[in-house]
This record gives sequence, C-alpha cells and structure tokens, in this order.
Amino acid sequence: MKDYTFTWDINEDGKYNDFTGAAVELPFEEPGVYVVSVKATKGGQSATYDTVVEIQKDRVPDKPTITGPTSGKPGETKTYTITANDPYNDEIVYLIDWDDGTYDVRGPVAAGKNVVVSHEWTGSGSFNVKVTAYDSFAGESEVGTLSVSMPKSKSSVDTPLLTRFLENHPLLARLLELPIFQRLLQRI
Ligand SMILES: [Ca+2]
Ligand SMILES: [Ca+2]
Repeated sequence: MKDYTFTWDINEDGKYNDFTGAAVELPFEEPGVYVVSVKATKGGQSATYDTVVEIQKDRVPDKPTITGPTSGKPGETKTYTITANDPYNDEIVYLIDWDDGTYDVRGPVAAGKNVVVSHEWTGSGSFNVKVTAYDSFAGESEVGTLSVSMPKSKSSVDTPLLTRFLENHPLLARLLELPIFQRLLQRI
C-alpha cells in the first residue's frame, strides 16, 4: 500500500485533485447522495474506484411513552416513567408538560433509557400530561400523552344536595328561614 499514491475526486468533476492520501475525511454536511472516487497510482499505472456516500438527515426520536398512575388525589406525589427511542440512538432531552402550568426537563439521557419523574398536582381536575423528546440535533418527536384525573376531595363531592342547591339559590334560602318553612322542614 505504501507504494501507492491515492488521489480523490469528491465533487464529481472527473478530476482527482480534491484530496491526497489513503484516508480522507469527507466534508459533506448537507443530506444527499455523493459519489466519491479514488485513484490509486503506482509506477505510472493507476486504478480508480467509485463509491456512493449517503449523508442522511437526522431522524427524530419516536413518540415518548408515559407509564404511571392515571388517577389520584390532589397533593399526592405521583411517579411516572418516560422513555423514547431514537432511530440513530441520539441522546434525548425530555420536556414534560404537567398541564397545570408547570414543566420539567430531564436529560440528556441515552435513547431508550427510562427516566423516572415525580409530580404533585395541587388542584383537582383532569390533566393531560404531554411529553416531547428532543435529540441532540433538536429533532422533535411527536407528543406522547397520558390523561390523569384528580377528582375533588370527598368532602366537597359529598356536600349535601340541599346545601349546594341553596348556595345557588340565595332567595330560596332566605324563604326557608321563615318560621313556616322551618316547621315544614322539621316534618320532612
Ligand atoms: Ca474533483
Ligand atoms: Ca435522532
């Protein structure tokens, strides 16, 4: 090998004048298909060899999966496991939207590695947790979602119907304070 001279044509103009040496570092950055040719010369004789080099675009991470409880009570700490793969195994950063105005960021971690994250919702309601995975090329995944419901605490759910009705109808509540209604109510 050491008796050979290697010259390269990497811009497809048929001239082997772009690089010299047995190994070259190709400067291609734009995605595309490139033909790279090398000529080996020894003692006035030469042979050429063409090869096709494909520079691929980054492929974004897969949609993250979220595993964990889908219901609970406000004030409880809930723990979720998040993961996403990447076609090229790029490291991943996760953006977690808890749907209560707060966010968490985790990573970068290896693609496919489980990330454990905890959250506590302080209010009741139904929350649509959204997780987006970003790779090191800022490739953005589809949004993985998980719906979590935090029902109101028992005491407020069980507010007696009559009390809630009267809260919404103050005039009726005042009528019921009249003696005649009081007597009627006592007989119910
Ligand atoms: Ca050339
Ligand atoms: Ca990627």
